Amino acid sequence: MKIYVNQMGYLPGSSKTAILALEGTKDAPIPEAPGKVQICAKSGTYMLEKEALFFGWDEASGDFVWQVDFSEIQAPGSYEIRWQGQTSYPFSIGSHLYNELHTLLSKALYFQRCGMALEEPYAGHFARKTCHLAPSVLWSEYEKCMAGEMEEADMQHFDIRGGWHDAGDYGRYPTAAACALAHILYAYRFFPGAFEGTLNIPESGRDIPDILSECLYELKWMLQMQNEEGGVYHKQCTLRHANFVMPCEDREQMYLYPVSSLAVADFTAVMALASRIYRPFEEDFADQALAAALKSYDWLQKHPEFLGFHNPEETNTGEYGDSSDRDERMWAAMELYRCTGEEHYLTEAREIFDTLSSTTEFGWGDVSGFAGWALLEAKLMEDYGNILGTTTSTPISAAEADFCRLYETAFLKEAERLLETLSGSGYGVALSPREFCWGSNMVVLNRAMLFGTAYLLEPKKTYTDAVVRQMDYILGVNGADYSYVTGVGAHAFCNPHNRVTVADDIDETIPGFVSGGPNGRPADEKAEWLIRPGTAPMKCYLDIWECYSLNEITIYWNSPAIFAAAFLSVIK
Ligand code: 9MR
Ligand code: ZN
Repeated sequence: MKIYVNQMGYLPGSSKTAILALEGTKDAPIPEAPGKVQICAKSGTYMLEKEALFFGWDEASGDFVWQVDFSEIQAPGSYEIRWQGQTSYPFSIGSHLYNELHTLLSKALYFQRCGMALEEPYAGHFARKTCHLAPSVLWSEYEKCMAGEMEEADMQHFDIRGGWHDAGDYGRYPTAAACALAHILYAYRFFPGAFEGTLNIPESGRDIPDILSECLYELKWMLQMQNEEGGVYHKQCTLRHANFVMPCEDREQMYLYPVSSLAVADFTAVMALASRIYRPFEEDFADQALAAALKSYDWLQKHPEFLGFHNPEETNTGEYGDSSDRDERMWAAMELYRCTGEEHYLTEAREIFDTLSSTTEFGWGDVSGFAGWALLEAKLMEDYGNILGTTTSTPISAAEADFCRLYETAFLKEAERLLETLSGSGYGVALSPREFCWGSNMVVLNRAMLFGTAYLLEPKKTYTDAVVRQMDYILGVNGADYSYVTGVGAHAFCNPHNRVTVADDIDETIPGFVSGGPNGRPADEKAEWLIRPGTAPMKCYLDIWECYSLNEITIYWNSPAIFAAAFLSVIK
């Protein structure tokens, strides 16, 4: 029998669940009930006995599962759960746990910074030299040179620097960046009170929240990815992923890969969003971002056809391909409507909405839900009096009111559907057994954001409980027995597929990174070799750095966790 707890801990007032589990097969006889467990303060002064309630057999983990609800314990402190001589990992109860968590998750983004040295006062012993300052060339010109249609000496050079490394690789991709930025900028939008603390970054102490300074580092890189026509390059990457060397040692030629309508639309949307968020703090930047968004929107108007992206054969850096740009275009139009109040943007977004089969997704491939956040922004904001720089404080049109109603219904319907998925899981995770994909933790966390959104629309306790359960899963209530955040919990993963961590010669892992998590269809050599066929999807996980399809880190796996943790630090 195994005991699983949220290794970070629980909020005093929130629901608290621990799991007892025993591996078995569906048809095996039901094992003997474990009976009672003791929830003990580590000081030994408090003890509560609770019955473990039988859930049944859980398909995703292949476990017989018993659930222990100990929500009645509210006193802050350190605890552990005991059962027949066995002890769980220790955990805390405290009201600041999620504040500390989202600070750590946000600080991790600083460690992804490219094009600047990370200095000791901010990076501690993870300080490192600058990287990727060399100019990039256009992939299209490189191809012409290869074909003998152009002289190498005539190639243009672009000094595009900065931004965050996307993941365990050193590539930079506007679509992935836009997704991460949307999660964080909306987290700030809806829960500004959560972001008052310091991140200890070079910009700390200025008259702007640190989280916005961190995001500005990424946005300023993104601005450079726009060309003169308003097109946006799909990625800035080397031909092949770097070896496992520190970023300063990766000196391969960087290329600007062709423009895609995906990158242009995502860029338009996120720049429009940024113009609203930064207006009170950085007016010049806000103007610049809005002008850039309008220019790229113009490009989209002139190029109504889908322009996707496929890696050229020689290239193995990230692809971030997609088969449709409808959701991206809807998001772009919606953000510009929110900035300008011009009705034609609303009409365009609504027309696309009516043709989409999914409208509530928050991922890099399907960005539809961000349009919903933009549309319902005022309603979703924590403090309705705090509508900074939007044009919606005036009465809204009938067309907008109608669209708002539709979108609210879509979000709430999806939340109800996911609540059913959650109750079908012994571990309380809103993921069906087939949904454990590459980056499954992102799906879990995106669903936590969906539950959070539903709560802001309709404050039902089941929605906050659902956010809590998703974070419990990420932080240790899972059949793989890991906390999926580095440095958080007694058994946190610590060997991410991250070039910096592997190459830095430091035993400690940079804290605050979220793992991609279990993948029922392992897609890297080491995982294919080590994971036995037939392993239950929730257990298809290894804390091994070579396993990039299980254990990489990315900016957009941290960002939804920042949103969910910010939510829980405000709505406890
Ligand atoms: O997160 C992406 C995942 O959903 C895809 O299945 C996978 C394969 O295409 O790619 C992932 O993205 C990777 C990106 O291409 C490059 N940087 C690292 C990303 C995380 O593994
Ligand atoms: Zn770099």
